[in-house]
Amino acid sequence: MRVRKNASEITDDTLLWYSRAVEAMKKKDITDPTSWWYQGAIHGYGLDKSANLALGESWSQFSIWQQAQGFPPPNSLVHSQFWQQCQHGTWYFLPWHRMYLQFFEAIVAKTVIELGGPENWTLPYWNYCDANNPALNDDQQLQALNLPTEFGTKQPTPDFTGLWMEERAQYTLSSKQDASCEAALALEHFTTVQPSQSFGGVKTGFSHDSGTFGKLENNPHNLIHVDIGGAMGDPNTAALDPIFWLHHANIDRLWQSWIDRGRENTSDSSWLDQAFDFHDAKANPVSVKVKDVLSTEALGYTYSENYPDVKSHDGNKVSALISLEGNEMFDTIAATTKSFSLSSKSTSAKLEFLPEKQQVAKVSALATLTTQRSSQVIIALDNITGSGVVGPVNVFVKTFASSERVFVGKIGLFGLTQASTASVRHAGTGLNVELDATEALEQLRKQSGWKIEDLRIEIEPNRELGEANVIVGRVSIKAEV
Ligand SMILES: [Cu+2]
Repeated sequence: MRVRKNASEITDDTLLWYSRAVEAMKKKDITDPTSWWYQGAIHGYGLDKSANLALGESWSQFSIWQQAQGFPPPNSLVHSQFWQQCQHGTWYFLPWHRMYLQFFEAIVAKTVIELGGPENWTLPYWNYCDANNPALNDDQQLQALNLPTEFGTKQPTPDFTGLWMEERAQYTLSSKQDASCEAALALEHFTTVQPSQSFGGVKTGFSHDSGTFGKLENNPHNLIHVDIGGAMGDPNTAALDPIFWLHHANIDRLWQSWIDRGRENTSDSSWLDQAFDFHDAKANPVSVKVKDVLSTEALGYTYSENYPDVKSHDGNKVSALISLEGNEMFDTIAATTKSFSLSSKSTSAKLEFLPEKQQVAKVSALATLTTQRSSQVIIALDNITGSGVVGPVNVFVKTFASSERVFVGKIGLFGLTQASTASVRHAGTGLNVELDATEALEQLRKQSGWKIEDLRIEIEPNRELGEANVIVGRVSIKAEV
């Protein structure tokens, strides 16, 4: 049994051999399924030439792919069933990435042996969740925000040049909030009608990207992608950064940790029987079904450590979430009526409220402190379109009269450009993200003179937008019926 270990606790040569294997795989032609380039293109491929020059970044999708051996690849490959297959915004997000990692790990392991390294090379994971681990002290928590040192900072770490990537916006996550793992793990259901209550994502057909993110996919998955930024910030280049694979190993570990808490995957046969195409380590095509990858042990690996089952993680959000059954109905009580652009500063969304008589939701419960469990409130941002790599975006609530804002959560617009362009794989209608706003509104309603109609939502990117642009189609507030 292979044991996938925490990259920052590894004492053997795993990362050294990973670095050497990356360099060897980069020398292979893009048409070779075991090359670094082909493996990256399975996730996504694109040749957009725009770069975030305003942020001092000089790279683009095009400049990154241009480095590939054998570039440009034949069109037949670009449009084959093997390339551009990544499953985001869907309940296939977790199983597809598990398969992807499994074959990648086998290819790297074979490469390591060919280079004269040890047998059984195993993919490590990047445990950024430790940034919120209450068992660690402040220094240790902050340390978890850094890329493992072998991946370099502004320059490569000697002996680990294969793990370095020039095309990164940051080497340290900008905030612990981008790596909060407990809120997703506390959810009870794999899939529900409400994306923010779904651990594994929403039910879709075979989809490259439906645009609607489940809880785990938004935070931490998307936020880690866009916070590191650069190649990692875009699905068309993300898997070319060696840290991508350690990030997804951690996501896969979180799935296993969730199962080990006694949770269950969906038993829907359309999920279980969905098949995906890959290549094995010998470059032979293989087709794998979701039901074939539900046990990591059957696949031959485990994790050195589960994500701890600590109820106090991420503060008290957990208690509110844990009481949810997963079948609550939500009613829209307020929404914006016009789309609006984000700026690098704060943008305030003007909401229009339904007359109270027409609201089915328990809005009245929101306005008092007498109810036992406050009704759940969701803030939904829909049809977010635009282009470029955008860093994490903060969402706050405040009242019209007060300048004091309350933090609701963050959204990661991973795949923004693709989701905004109509194509075979995308409707072009943009990304959709939901945040649980129950705790934030509870805090807000303690302010004197609180009236729900005075509510404002503020949206603020935590990095300059540069040449990226973001249009939010609609912001709405949904309360439990
Ligand atoms: Cu990813």
